[in-house]
Amino acid sequence: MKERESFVKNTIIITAILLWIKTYLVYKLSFNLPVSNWKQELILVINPLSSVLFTLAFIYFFPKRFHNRMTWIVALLFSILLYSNTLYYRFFNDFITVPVLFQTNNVGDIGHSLIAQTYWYDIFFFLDILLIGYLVKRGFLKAATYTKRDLTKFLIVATSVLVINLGLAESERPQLLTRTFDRELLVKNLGTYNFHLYDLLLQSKTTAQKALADNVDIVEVNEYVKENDVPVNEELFGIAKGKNVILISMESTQQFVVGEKVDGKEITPYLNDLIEESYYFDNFYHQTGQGKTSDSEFLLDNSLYPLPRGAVFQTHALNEFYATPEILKGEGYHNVVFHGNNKSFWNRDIMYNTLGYDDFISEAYYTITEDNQINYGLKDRPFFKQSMDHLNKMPQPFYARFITLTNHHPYKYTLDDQMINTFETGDPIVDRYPVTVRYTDEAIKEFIEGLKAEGLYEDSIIIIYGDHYGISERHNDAMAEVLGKEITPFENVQLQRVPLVIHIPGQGGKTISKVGGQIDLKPTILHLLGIKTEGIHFGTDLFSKEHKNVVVFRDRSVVTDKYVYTSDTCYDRKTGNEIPVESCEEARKYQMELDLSDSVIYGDLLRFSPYAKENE
Ligand code: GP9
Ligand code: MN
Repeated sequence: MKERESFVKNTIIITAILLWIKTYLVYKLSFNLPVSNWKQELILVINPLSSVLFTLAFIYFFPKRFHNRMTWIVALLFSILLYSNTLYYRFFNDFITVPVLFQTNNVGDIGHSLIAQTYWYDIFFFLDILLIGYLVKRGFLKAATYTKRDLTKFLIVATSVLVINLGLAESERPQLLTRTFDRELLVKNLGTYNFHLYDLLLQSKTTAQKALADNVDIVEVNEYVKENDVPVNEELFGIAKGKNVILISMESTQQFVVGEKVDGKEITPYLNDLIEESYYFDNFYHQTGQGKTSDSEFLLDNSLYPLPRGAVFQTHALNEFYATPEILKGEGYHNVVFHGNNKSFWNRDIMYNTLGYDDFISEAYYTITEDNQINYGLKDRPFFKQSMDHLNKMPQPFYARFITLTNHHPYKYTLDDQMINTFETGDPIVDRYPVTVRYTDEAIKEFIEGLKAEGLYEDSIIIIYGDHYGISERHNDAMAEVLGKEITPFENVQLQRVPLVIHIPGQGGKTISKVGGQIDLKPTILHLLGIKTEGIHFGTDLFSKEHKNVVVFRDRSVVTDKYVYTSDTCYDRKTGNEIPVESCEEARKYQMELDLSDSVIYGDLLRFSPYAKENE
């Protein structure tokens, strides 16, 4: 009886139990971690326990008078970690990694989006902390008489739980730890705390990788690229030689809005018209990861994949690259980016320098007032309007990218900017989405009319693309209502399509349904300008008659003209029906591109490439 009493009054044990239960509840309520059998459920139940116990065991090594306070601090830190992950997950549908934590430049802006994700009931995340504090203060909980024997017991329980956890995980998911790209699987099987520990280990590994890389490592990548290259399209090669290149990145714009209507009104009336006189790609996918917009920029300029963790703009901005602006500089082009947000968001100011941009027209160059900004920064209409003054002063030919911003989660707008009705699903994010897309469409219309008025239009090719998805899987129910069909994993892959319009004056009026992705834009653009793509690039020219027709996503899903491979399942791309997984075997071979590309970035291998060096 006496022993039992001390057990329930022991701060450490009560804290461990509360933290354990809380973590499991957060798994269930905050994250989307589907389980398909009792073993997976059991893994989920036990996986927080070992990390909680190991951490609390450390307290033994401190003087007894600190035990209560330290236990409380440990509980608080675990709770902050859980809550930060919840906020991040609500916004990004993903878990925090070390590189993401160092993206401090972005925190101010992301703050808006994160605040939109807080709810009054979040107080429950810290309820146990308050409770423990109260019980200790009132003397209901006492510091344990923590003997060496207790410590041994603690460690034995913690180790056994960990071993059982890993054993179950291994039987459910062989080679779990080599699948580092799949954070959901890692969290499901290792638990959120062990996941962070593992992520720390990965971080040290990638840091070491660069130090150990040498010039032999690039050979394999070069060979792969050579073998997979395709001939240019002779009719279009050089068709835009010497012309200005204008790229417009449409924030969070998915392809499903193109041609779609709300209450009889088109969501993208201008784009729909422009498509009639352009090349339009309707099977074009984004390939971004945690670096969102910056990943799309990276893909575009380098034809390399972004990283499985963190944003390459942030983590490898000082690497050697061989980007489009760098190449175009050699052809007399002036390279510039326009964006109405602060210059250090996504570490752009540093990375643009590395990539060979001459100018970055960012927040400081624009007149931003209370009225002309919303959400992350300057609204798209004043953004384009003010950009024109700067563009007019640029030496020609230029390679200029315009990054729009208004259509960003949580899709805020003021009523005077509303040109179309909302969707009516009851999910505010999905409902507002068409309104801000419509606004950006109007901004682009005014900009292109401006280009005509300024006499720049005829001398330019215009490429408009969506940077990444805007509506995450959290909103699948509402999306099902909008699209009138269930969002299966297959449909979810199809939702990763973003618009791509390539406008060459006097050309086009064609919809091209080849499968392509952002990685293909570098060779596509260079070839239109009459420059053959050299060096390492994983994409192929979208206009080539032998274009590869394959897209590899950062989560290792693969789409080809025939198949869609995602979540360990193979689908027929035409029908969306599930087919034997072996059918996707050929398609899955392309996943190796991710690993080759990662080795280039982690090892900074382009420092050994003659092409990259040449342009320094
Ligand atoms: C920020 C803008 C939005 O400058 O590019 O970034 P995102 O959150 O879409 O990556
Ligand atoms: Mn974006």
